[in-house]
Amino acid sequence: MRAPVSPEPDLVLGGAPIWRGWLGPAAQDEMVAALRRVVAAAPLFSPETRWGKAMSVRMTSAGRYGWYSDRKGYRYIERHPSGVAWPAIPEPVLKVWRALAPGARAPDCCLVNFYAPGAKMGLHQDRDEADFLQPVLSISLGDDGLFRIGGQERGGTTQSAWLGSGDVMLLTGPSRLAYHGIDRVRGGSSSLLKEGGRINLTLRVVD
Ligand code: MD6
Ligand code: FE
Repeated sequence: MRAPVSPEPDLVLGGAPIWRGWLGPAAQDEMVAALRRVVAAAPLFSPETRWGKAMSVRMTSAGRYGWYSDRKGYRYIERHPSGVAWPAIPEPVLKVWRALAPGARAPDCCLVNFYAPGAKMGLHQDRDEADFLQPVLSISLGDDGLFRIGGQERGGTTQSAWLGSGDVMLLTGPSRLAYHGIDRVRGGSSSLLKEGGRINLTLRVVD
């Protein structure tokens, strides 16, 4: 049996360990195929911010909960806006969680973010979950995204790194509540997605 510790990361950025190319080409293809089934059941949509502006990133979710935002604010909901339950989190995605977050509870949300060229995500904290001792795991697929991470308060110094296809990162310990975002996506840097763009999955324990 594997001991409940994660393997050594390639890089630690702002306290967040990063494993470069954790998923090889075949595993990436397998994951994209599983995500196409998720998106077929629960189509991507553009959430609105609290200020009524559509986000440039399109989203959907898998698992018991899905992340949602509109003028009432950010929250987790148990159904896709169409009324269907969120599809199950695909097994290849759960396998990454078990390998890199072996001491954590099982995730109950996999947020799927799709960045078309030009999409970005402003600096934010992930703090809509009940237990900040549970990590958030991020999987990047497709085009490179310039990830930026700071501290637990807005306005401090930040560090950046490009996240490529197959890279996996964990927000854990002090980095769990760090501000982070995606400044830009390098269009055409990967041929994984035939339509181009970048997918980021974040696995969370919501309850
Ligand atoms: C992204 N990621 O990489 C945006 N959140 O597209 C996130 O917002 C994120 O990478 C929590 C933990 C890890 C992340
Ligand atoms: Fe986030």
